[in-house]
Amino acid sequence: MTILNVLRYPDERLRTVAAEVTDINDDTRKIITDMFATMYEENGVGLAATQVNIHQRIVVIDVSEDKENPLVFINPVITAQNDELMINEEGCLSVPGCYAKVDRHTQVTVSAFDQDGKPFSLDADELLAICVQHELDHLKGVLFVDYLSPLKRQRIKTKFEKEAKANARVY
Ligand code: GNR
Ligand code: NI
Repeated sequence: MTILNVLRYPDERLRTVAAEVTDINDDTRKIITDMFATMYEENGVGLAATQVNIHQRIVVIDVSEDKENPLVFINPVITAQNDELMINEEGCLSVPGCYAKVDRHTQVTVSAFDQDGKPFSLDADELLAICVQHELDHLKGVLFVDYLSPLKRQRIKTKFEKEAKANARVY
């Protein structure tokens, strides 16, 4: 098991559009194991492969209290969504310490493959629905800060650029 490095905003690699997984094999399962280890280590409820610089359509999610419901989504697609929106405070492991309100569909149906290549479909609501939408955005190179006003986004970007520069001086 390896804890992977999580890319931080405004790293341009977070803008990469992930490729379809064409073969679900041991390499895929190793990536998934490492993604779960990384997500739990960082106390996240979800992680997209894009965030660990692996540009394949792979997402892991666990919104349970006790890390008891790990969900794997390979080549996920939202096949249905409610028109109703909910506003929720979101965070992101790639934008640490930053939280902002984002509109999301209240209910989504997602189709995907699991780690054994088995197709499944899942109806999600509440935090799971939010997380599915947030993670699928990552696979398209989209971050939650993209939904904020340009002014707010610029403020966050400047803060993270300064931090990245300060860190670069240390090493
Ligand atoms: O850990 C996470 N929490 C969270 C809270 C509200 C909305 C979305 C999320 S996802 C985030 C982990 C992450 O960055 N996944 O990409
Ligand atoms: Ni995120």
